[in-house]
Amino acid sequence: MFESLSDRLGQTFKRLKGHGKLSESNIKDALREVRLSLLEADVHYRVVKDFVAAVKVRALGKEVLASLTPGQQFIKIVHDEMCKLMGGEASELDLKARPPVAIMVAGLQGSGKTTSVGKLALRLKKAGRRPYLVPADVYRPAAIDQLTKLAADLDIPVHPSSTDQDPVAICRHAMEVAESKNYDTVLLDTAGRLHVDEELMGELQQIKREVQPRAILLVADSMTGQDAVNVAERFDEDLGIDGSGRGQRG
Ligand SMILES: Nc1nc2c(ncn2[C@@H]2O[C@H](COP(=O)(O)OP(=O)(O)O)[C@@H](O)[C@H]2O)c(=O)[nH]1
Ligand SMILES: [Mg+2]
Repeated sequence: MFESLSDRLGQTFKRLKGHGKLSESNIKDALREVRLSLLEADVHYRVVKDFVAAVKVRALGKEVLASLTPGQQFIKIVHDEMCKLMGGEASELDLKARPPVAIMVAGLQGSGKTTSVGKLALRLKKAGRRPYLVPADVYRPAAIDQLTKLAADLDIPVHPSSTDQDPVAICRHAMEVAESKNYDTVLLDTAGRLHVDEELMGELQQIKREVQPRAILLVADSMTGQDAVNVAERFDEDLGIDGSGRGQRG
């Protein structure tokens, strides 16, 4: 979405070159591009309306930097407002608890859970923690292999799960192993479904009860648009998710 937006703004600003200042008339086309790009990315129309209004107010304000061209100024404003919309500040994971600390990663099938577990594990390792990766998706073919391979690439220990095991038992056992081997952070890579369903939620709730994770992170595919909001609401109702920051709904 951002890529297509900057491409389109790039085109618009070719036309904006030469104007010394941003004005109501010369940002009209650019605002239109922003509006269309966001709507095409399936952002809610009310969010789009507020966003475009905020960009417009700032663009017409006095905050025009001498060092930038009008086009660059406009892109900077869109970027700043976008950051604000996305939540502004990042909240760190709070891992201050008796180890092993469990982090549960949940989300729909194909949303990027396993990939995110790998990224998070690497980050934690670089920060001096001792992560332990737990494949708990016994349904999707090769899901366990996928995390196992990722773990090998990252040189991070992985729990030896197999598809004939129960996901709740896998997680419980993994916590015991982590405790005995001094792994301080356990990343649970849970199963997803194509859609939210009760069976999945039941399983995730059971894992939550059993393991008492310090955080439950939801992974959503940014290309799913407004549906991601519905998915997040369902997961939050049924499971209670953390790490959502303080971003506005979009
Ligand atoms: N472009 C892009 N692709 C991603 C990202 N994260 C995951 N993927 C891809 O999306 C697909 C599903 O990811 P996976 O981690 O297996 O999802 P899971 O089913 O939720 O565990 C894979 O082909 C990943 O390579 C990302 O941040 N950007
Ligand atoms: Mg997976």
